[in-house]
Amino acid sequence: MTAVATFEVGYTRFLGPDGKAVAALPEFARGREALVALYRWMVLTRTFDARAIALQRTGRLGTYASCLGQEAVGVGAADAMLAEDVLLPSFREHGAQLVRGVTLKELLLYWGGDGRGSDYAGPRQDFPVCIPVGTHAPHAAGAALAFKLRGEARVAVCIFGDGATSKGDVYEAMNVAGAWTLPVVFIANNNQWAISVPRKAQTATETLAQKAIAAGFEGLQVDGNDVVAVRQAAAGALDKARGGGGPTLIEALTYRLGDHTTVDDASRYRDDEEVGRYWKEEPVARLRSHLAEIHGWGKAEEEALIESCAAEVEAAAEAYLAEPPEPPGAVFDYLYEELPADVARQRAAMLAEE
Ligand SMILES: Cc1ncc(C[n+]2csc(CCOP(=O)(O)OP(=O)(O)O)c2C)c(N)n1
Ligand SMILES: [Mg+2]
Repeated sequence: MTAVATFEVGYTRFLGPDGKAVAALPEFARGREALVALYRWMVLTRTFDARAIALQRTGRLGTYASCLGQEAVGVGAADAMLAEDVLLPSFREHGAQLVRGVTLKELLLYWGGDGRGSDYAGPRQDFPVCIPVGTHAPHAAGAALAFKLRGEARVAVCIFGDGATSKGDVYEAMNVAGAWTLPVVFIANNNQWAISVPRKAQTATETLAQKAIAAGFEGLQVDGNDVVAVRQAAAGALDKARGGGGPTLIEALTYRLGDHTTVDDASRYRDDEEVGRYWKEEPVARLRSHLAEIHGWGKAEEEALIESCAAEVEAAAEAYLAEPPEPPGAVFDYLYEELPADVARQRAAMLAEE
C-alpha cells in the first residue's frame, strides 16, 4: 500500500492553565490594553450569565443556556471579526454576541421570549440565535456565497457545538463551503458534552477539526480556554477567507462548567470530579493570572472591573424588566410580508379574545 494523502491537525495554545505563556505570544497579545479588553468581555459575559440564571430561577426569564467556562471561544472569535462580517451564533455564544455589539438588554429580551431581542440595533446583519442544532451552518455557507457573488470582502462566522458536528447540516455546509471556496469560518465550540452525551459517545473521530479535511479545507484545534489562542486562530482564518482562501474549521477545546440549560441537572450524568478538574482550566482566571503576572493587574483594578460589569448588567436587567411586553398580535407581525388567509384568521380571532 502507498499513502496517497496524509493529513495533520495542529493544536495551538499560548497561555497555559496557570496563565503562563507556553509559546511566544502573538503581537496583539503583548500589550496590556488588548488583553484587558478581552478580559473585560469575558467577565461581562460571565456576570451576564449569572444574572440570567438568577432571572430564570425567579421566573423572569425563559430557559437559558449558560456559557460558564466557555467565554473565551465566543469572545476570542468575535474580537477577531470586522464589523462588516456576519456572526451566526448558536444558543451559547452570548460572549460573541456582546463583542459584536448586541446589547445585554437585547440578549435578555431574546431569552425572555421577546422577538425584539433579535432585532439588534448594532450588528444589523448578524443572524439571530440558532436553537436548532447546527441548522445555521448551511445559512453561513449561503451568506458566504452571497459575499462571494457580490465581491464583498466579508466573512461569515458560524459557531456551533461538538454535538452539531454530527449533524448532516454541518457536514453539508462544510462540503459546499470547501467545494465553492466560500469565505466562512466554522468554529466548533467543543465543550465535551451535547446535553448528556459525552464527546466520545458523540463521534468516533479523533478530533472534530479533521472533519474539515473530508470537506477539503483546513481544520485545526486550539485551546478554547485560552482567549489568545482562539483570537489568533480566528484572525488567521478570517484573513484567509477574506483573501479568497476559503473556509477553515476551528475546534476550540473547552468545557461546559454549568448545566446544559436551566432545565438540566448535569449532576445526574457526570462526576463532580470531572467538573472540578476543568475548573482549573477555565479561561477567565487564566487570563487574570496572566495579567497579574505580566501586566501588574491588581486587586483594585479587578474590583473596579467587576463592579462596572455588575452595574452594566444590573442596568440592563432593570431595563429589561421595565420593558412593557409586546402586544400579543406581534407574534404574527414579522414572518410574512402579507399574512396568508388562515394565519390572518388566527390573528383576528386572537385579537377578538383580548
Ligand atoms: C435539531 C435539534 N435537535 C435536537 C435539539 C435539542 N438539543 C438542544 S442542545 C442539544 C445538544 C447540543 O450539543 P452541542 O452541539 O455540543 O452544543 P452545546 O449544547 O454543548 O453547546 C440538543 C440535542 C435541538 N435543539 N435541535
Ligand atoms: Mg457541546
